[in-house]
Amino acid sequence: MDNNAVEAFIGVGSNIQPERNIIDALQRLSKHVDITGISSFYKTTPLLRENQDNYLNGVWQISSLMPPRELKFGVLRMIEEELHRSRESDKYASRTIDLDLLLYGDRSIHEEDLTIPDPDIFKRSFIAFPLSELNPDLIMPDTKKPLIDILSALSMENMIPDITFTESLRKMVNL
Ligand code: PH2
Ligand code: MG
Ligand code: MG
Repeated sequence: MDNNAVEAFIGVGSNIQPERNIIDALQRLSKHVDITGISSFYKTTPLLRENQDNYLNGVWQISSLMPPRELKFGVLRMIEEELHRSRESDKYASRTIDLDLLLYGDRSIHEEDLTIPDPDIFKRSFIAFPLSELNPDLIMPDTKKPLIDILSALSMENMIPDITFTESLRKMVNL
């Protein structure tokens, strides 16, 4: 690994053919960056929507020399498009794949189209718990708040670990 490489975390979600699409996304992402960690993946119920299929959610840890905007718009967005992710006005619409840049080293970035750390870390259990599995001692870059303090305000109900699927992802990238 390069000394200048930055460690970043990607939130992963899908509720349209989720196994197939998450495997496909991991294969594509591994051609651009080093995958250094894969959290447990969980079956989760859709937020605020009753008539949608369940999601699979988890977090990937990566190491890369790529600047954050290039990572988000050049790689993650490109993979979403390749997997036919449609962007609709409904922010809660079903999706083939969602790849969110959650954290990028210890950077705090506040730009119109890029907010790091991703504010969803504080609100969504299916992001915060998998993230803490990969990095239990994490301190938020901007507020210096420990991730474990965030967890105490969230619950793991509605999250069922999918161990078989998690293992199959790890095997793909030799973890
Ligand atoms: N993403 C959404 C909306 N609702 N629900 C679950 N369970 N998992 C998600 O990743 C998710 C969601 C839009 O960002
Ligand atoms: Mg998302
Ligand atoms: Mg997204």
